Amino acid sequence: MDLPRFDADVTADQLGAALDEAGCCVIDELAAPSVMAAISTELDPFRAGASMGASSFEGHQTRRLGSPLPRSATFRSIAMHPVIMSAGEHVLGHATGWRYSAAEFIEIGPNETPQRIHRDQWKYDMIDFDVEIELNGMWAITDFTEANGATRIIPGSNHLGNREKLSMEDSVPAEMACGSLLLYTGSTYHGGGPNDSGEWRSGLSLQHAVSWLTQSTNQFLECPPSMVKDWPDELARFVGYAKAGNGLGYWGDSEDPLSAVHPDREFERGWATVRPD
Ligand SMILES: O=C(O)CCC(=O)C(=O)O
Ligand SMILES: [Fe+2]
Repeated sequence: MDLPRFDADVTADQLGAALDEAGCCVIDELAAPSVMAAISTELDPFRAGASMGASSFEGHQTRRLGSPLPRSATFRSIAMHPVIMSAGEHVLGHATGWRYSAAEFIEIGPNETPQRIHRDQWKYDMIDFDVEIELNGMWAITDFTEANGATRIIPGSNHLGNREKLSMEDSVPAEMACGSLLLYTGSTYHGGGPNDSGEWRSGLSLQHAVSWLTQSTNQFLECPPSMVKDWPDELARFVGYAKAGNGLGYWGDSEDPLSAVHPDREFERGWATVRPD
């Protein structure tokens, strides 16, 4: 199966059909290269503190830099991009809610070897869920080429379940120009590509999950109330300051989590989000 590709004017129906069928798609040149460059520049001060991968899965020649949401205002401005929200609604809309789970700046360096082909949802104890639980992605901060380590992906592998032994030979490189977005479900097999190019490949990897699952990174440590108070409510809700499922995520005396961010505002109390009566 080919990797589905769309232009920035992709419709919700096209996105949904591609994610159902192939589990993945590329939206070419969705954001301006200047937006990608701004994110990279805003993360510059933190690069020195980033480390190379500690395992072959993380990549010994791969630099990973976390917490882009608090560190990059430009990333905050596209974290709820309409294409991501539309794809997320389609893939995860079966749940009572879905939200941001993590993001990571992943720079694959020269001479990196291929990452093991995997499903991102394996982080959840490798349960072979009957429903999609994650919608993940990758913004191309630099051009992604087969030579520089473009993410390898197996279109259609979202239907294969856990038992398949798949390798890089089964995959295609998600080649894409700077500003493009690769989207894939947590059930779709993929992995970082080998880098034989002598240059760095930079991407901003995204994870979103149904709200009844633990987020990959602890958003209440990365984005504490003192920081989130200056953000729009919808972004605060998206990172996790919201009740979830039926009776998850409240605090104190049945309080809305956003009341910890804005103690001066009134919020409805109660932990039940699904009320059959
Ligand atoms: O860097 C990439 O292209 C993919 C990385 C990845 O899939 C992961 O670390 O889970
Ligand atoms: Fe992955």
